[in-house]
Amino acid sequence: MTSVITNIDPNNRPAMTVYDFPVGPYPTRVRIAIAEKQLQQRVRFEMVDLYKGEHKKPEFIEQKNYSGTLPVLELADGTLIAECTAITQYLDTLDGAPSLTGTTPLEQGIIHMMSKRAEIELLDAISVYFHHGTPGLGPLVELYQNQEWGLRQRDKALRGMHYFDKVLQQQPYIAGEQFSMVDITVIGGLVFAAIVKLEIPPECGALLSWYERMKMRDSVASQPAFSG
Ligand code: GTS
Repeated sequence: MTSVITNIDPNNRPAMTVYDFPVGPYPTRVRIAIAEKQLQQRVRFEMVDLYKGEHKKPEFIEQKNYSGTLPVLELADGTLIAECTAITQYLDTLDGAPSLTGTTPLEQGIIHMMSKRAEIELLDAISVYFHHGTPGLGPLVELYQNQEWGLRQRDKALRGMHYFDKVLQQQPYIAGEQFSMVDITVIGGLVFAAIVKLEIPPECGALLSWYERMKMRDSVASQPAFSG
């Protein structure tokens, strides 16, 4: 693991560490959340090289994340939080003023439902396609591949794009009237779609124009996934 960026908190508050792969779709979700919450000064990022399989090494699995995935958030006391949704929830509520995960029971319920849907129907489906229907991270890392399963998930992701297009024909953001964690999850899905060259169908006009708007947000535009 190689440390690439170190942000020291000017007030010397304990830093959090994010185990990161800067252009990765899932780490990008947490990076956007950090930028939305303006927490950059309290976080240092430590690169774990997925293409070298560093996330599957026993020391990473045993000491950082049993699931062998990124990102992982490590708190100053050594507590580890994996899973983008859990990390986002934690970061969003740190300042007592959540802006990404809802404030009322209804908002929270809708955001969690739609976030799960964005994972199942889009982002995770594309991830399965990447790992099974394409060379993925390469033969050193992809020890088992099932191409048929990968291709099915690709089709599922395309259906997911049509679903989110329909949602966006009715409202400006995926969970309703406000930007939320769910928009970030769908952005992650579309980052992954670009990596696997899965185009947003041209008839999905609402999804396409929402994505153009999302890419103009500072928190999104500033990410390495969008700077190349
Ligand atoms: N459910 C997890 C989450 O939400 O954090 C999924 C995390 C995930 O799949 N992360 C990818 C990973 O570690 C990172 S990236 O592909 O977006 O860069 N993949 C490596 C692997 O071998 O699955």
